[in-house]
Amino acid sequence: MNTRRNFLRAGAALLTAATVSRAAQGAVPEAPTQDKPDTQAPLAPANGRPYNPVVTMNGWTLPWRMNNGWKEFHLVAEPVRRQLAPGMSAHLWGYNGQSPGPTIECVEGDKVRVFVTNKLPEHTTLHWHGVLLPCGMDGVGGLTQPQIPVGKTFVYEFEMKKSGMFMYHPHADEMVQMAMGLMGFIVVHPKNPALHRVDRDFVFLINAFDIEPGSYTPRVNTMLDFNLWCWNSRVFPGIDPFVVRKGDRVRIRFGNLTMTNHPIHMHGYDFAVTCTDGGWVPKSAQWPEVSVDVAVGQMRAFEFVADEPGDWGIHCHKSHHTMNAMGHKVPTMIGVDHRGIAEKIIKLVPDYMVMGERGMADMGEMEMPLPDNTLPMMTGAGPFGPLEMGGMFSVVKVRESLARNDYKDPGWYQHPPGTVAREWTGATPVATRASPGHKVSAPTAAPVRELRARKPTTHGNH
Ligand SMILES: [Cu+2]
Repeated sequence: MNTRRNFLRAGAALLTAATVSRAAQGAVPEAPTQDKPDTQAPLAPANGRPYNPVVTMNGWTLPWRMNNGWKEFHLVAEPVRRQLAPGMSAHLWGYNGQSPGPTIECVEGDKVRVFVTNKLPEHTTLHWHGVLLPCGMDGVGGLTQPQIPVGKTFVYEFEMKKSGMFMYHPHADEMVQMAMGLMGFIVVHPKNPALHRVDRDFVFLINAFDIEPGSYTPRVNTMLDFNLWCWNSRVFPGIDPFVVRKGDRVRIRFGNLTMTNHPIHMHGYDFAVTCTDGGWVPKSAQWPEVSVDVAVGQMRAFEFVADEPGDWGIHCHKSHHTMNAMGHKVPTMIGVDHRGIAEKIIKLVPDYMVMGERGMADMGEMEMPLPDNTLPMMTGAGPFGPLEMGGMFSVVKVRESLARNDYKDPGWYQHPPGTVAREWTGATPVATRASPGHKVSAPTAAPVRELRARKPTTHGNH
């Protein structure tokens, strides 16, 4: 039954819908870009529901605009140049100028509209990992939508039904597009800002590349043998410190988009896993850890109260993930006595050096010529000497005198007097064995000729 009044109302509704969709179609929001690899200040929400914004490690948050109750974002998939650490850049694919793309932050209950423009040389899509949404918005090329052709813009619309953390990445030519760096972090804050509240909230994605030393573009067919283990497409010493004010409640969230698991270990604290990409972990189900393993395609967040000042290491516990590109074909030479042999070889090959006779620590401090655009395998300098790290390593810097929103690197920790491990200069008691009849042998004399480790010039499978 159509009364005139109903007709008018329907007409008005139609007009509104037409206006909105014309506005949405005609005026795609601006797509801000970022040209710096540094950690940007958290983006306080200018409108919408309030929340405490996250800090994206060596990244940034994507600004949005409000349009008739919709939060509108614009992502542009495109080739980017990303500095992995000072001294090495890579030709990657990313969003809005960087890989990973900017973090998308919104609030539980937000209606979100994301415009995705494809400036890649091939088609793509965007999948919203973990987000509960209508099937047709899931972004699986061929299954739930046609792929976004080169040069075209698609729009995704859905409501963020629950708070937590999620990821976005293509579901089109996935192996290539993820190996090239296309991915981003999504944080959905609780509607009630008092829930799950922390003072500092850090996020990053774990990703990996296979870039031949001296080159710029990842090998996209690599299945497992990656050589650059990254947090947000950065490797040590390029990963910024996690700057924390003493007494703050801190959350560190990460998602794993590599092809292997990463036991993320933090020094100085124990902590509880409070959130996964499936949702918040109830308090009764949390248990204490000092390392949390994040499997392929998973996300984890842990929380602690920063009550102990210092420079605390945070890293993947797979020790080859805290190294940069290296040659696997280098034989292990620890304990091999080269005296005599090395001298003979040096007569034939004047610059010959023995690799790792006493371990590989020498690698951290030596300066060998490297090809352009390559990082040393083990590098970085700390207040006490070479750090001998690479890859997935950074430092949580807990300090007393920071302002609430201060994330500037405070420099190295000043240890209170008498609290640093030191050489023992007193008497050294002689160790004795429990079993009688055995004498403790004196340490063997140091080799006459000291041999230095050598950075390999061939890189084998890496
Ligand atoms: Cu790892």
